[in-house]
Amino acid sequence: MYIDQLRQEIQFKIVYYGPGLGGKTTNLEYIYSQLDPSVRGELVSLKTKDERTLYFDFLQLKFGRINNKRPRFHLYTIPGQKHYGFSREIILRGADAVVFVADSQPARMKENLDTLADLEKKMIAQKQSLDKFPWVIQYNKRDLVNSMSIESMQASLNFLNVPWHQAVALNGKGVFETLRSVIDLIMVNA
Ligand SMILES: Nc1nc2c(ncn2[C@@H]2O[C@H](COP(=O)(O)OP(=O)(O)OP(=O)(O)O)[C@@H](O)[C@H]2O)c(=O)[nH]1
Ligand SMILES: [Mg+2]
Repeated sequence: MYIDQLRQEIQFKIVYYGPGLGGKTTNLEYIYSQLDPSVRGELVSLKTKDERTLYFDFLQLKFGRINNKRPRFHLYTIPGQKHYGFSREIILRGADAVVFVADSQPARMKENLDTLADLEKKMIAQKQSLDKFPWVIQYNKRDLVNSMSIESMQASLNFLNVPWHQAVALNGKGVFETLRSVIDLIMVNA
């Protein structure tokens, strides 16, 4: 959280974290496509030539009021590919909340678990811990016929019983529900 006294703004940082190709960028693209320019900035995406996130995506949302201040929500995605660990560390710095986007395909479960472990490790390096931090899980790609059952995904990933949502980010299903729930968590903790 950062308070800009001059502009009377409160800035919150929300980081979309998760395995490569899980759908983090797709979440931001959908949010961007649905909101009026008066409440959102431009979507800044730095991509490799095969459409993978290179450094991060960034989108600013501006709505609501807290006391006399205007909240600004800064949404970031991390690059999920393994070799971008240092970028992930930097982007996670100063986060107020995390959306963990899990991929529902059985073949991606190990990646989900590895990435959650990577997140916890980076949190600890920043003297934080997932059990005392606002975060939600999004089970994405629910449209795929071979997607895992929610029960088994919950059992594997949601050991801290955080809020969770099912989603098909590709067509927007669950995207705003996820965003709303992470903003609610931030507000409770602010
Ligand atoms: N079937 C299906 N495909 C999806 C869904 N969400 C995203 N995708 C696809 O999955 C691929 C990867 O999506 P991205 O949003 O680029 O994934 P990412 O998590 O940003 O990946 P990195 O930037 O490499 O970390 C793209 O081809 C998307 O169209 C979904 O809900 N269902
Ligand atoms: Mg991406």
